[in-house]
Amino acid sequence: MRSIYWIYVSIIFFACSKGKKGEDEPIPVASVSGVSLPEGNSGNTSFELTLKLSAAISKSVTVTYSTLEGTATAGEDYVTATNQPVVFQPGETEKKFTLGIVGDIMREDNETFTLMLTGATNATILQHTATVTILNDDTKIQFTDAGYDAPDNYPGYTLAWADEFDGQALDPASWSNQDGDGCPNLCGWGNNELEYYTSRPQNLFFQDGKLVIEARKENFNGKSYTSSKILTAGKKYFRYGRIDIRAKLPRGKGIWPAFWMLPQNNVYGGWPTSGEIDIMEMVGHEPNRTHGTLHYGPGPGSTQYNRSTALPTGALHDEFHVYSIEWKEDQIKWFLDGNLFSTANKSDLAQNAIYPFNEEFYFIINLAVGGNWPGSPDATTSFPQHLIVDYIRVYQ
Ligand SMILES: [Ca+2]
Ligand SMILES: [Ca+2]
Ligand SMILES: [Ca+2]
Repeated sequence: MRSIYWIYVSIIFFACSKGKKGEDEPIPVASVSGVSLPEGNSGNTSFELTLKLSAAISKSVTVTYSTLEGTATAGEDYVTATNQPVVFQPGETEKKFTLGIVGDIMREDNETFTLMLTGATNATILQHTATVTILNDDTKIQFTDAGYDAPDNYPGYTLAWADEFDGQALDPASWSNQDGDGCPNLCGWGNNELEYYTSRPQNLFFQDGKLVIEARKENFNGKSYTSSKILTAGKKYFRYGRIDIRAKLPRGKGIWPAFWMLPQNNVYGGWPTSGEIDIMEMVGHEPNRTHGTLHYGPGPGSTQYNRSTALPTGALHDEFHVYSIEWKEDQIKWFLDGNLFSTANKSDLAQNAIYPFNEEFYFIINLAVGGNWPGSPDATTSFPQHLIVDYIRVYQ
C-alpha cells in the first residue's frame, strides 16, 4: 500500500511542478481596470491604463482592445481605438498603454466610455470591459459680453426695480423656482413640453454677472431634458413701466426660451381671461426672430395679439440683445435693441373681450425644450443649451 501511495503522489507532483516547458504552464488571465481622470483643457490628454496578466509565462502574450461609446462620444471626447494590440514579452505581467482624450474648456458633465478587451493569444479574458471616466475639470461656459446694451436711464422714468444678476445665487426676495414638469395639474405646462425644471446648479448658475439657465439632455424624473424656470410671483410685480431684459439666447430646433408675465391677481378669472404678456419668445427653428404676444380672451384657448421681428442676418444666439416693453394704460409696445416692432392698443384687441392688461403682473424666465410650438429637438440640436441673462430692469 505505501509504495503505491508514493508513486501516486510523485506523479501528481511531477505533473504540477515540472511539466513540459511552454505547454503545461498556466494560461494567464488578462485584465484591465477602469480609470477616472481629469479631461484636460486643450489638445489630447493621455489616460494611462494598465493591462495585467495573472501569471508570468514563457511565451509572448498579445491582448487587443477597442473603445465603445458611452456618454462620451467617439472623436468628440476621446480618440477611437479599434483592436489595438498590447504585446507582453515572455515573463512580463504588466503593460501600460494610453487612450487619447480630447481636452476642452467647456463646463460639462463627467462622461464615460467603455474600454473593451477584444481578443488575446496565450491568455484568456474573463472580464471584457472597463469604464473610463472623463472628469469635468471646467467651471465656466464660454461666451463674450458682445452685443447691444440698453441705456441705464430714460427721460421721465426712474428705476423701480432691477436684478443685475451679479451675485452667485437667486435673490430670494425677488425670485422663486418653479420646479417639475407641471404634473399633475398642468403636465407639460399645457404645451406638451419635454423638460423637467429644477433649481439644481446643473440647470441654474451664475457666471460673470449673468444668470445662466442650462437646458440639458438627461433622463430625470421621467423626462428626457432638464432646465430651469424662475418667477417673481408674490415678490416683484408691476403695473406699467419700461422693462429691459438683456440676454443671449440659446439655439437649436425645439429650443424655446421666454421672458413673460402673468397676472399677480387673476382679477378677471383664470388664464387666459386675466391675460399674459410675452416680452420675448424665440422658437429654435426661427433663430433670428423674437415674438411679442398678448394672450387674453374668455378661454379655454387664448385669443392672441402677436407680432414679431427678426434680425436681418445671424441668430439671436450670436450675441446679447435687449428685449423690452413699454407699458402704459391701454397700451403695450415691444422693442428689440431699442427698435419698436409692435404696438398693442386696447382698441386693437377683440372688441368683445376684457382688456386685462391694466393690472399688476409678475415676471417669468424659463427655457423650455420641445412643446407644441417649437416641436421636439432633433439630431441637429446640441445640448447643453444656455439662456444667459445679464439684467432685468423696470423703470416707472
Ligand atoms: Ca477641460
Ligand atoms: Ca470640458
Ligand atoms: Ca449682469
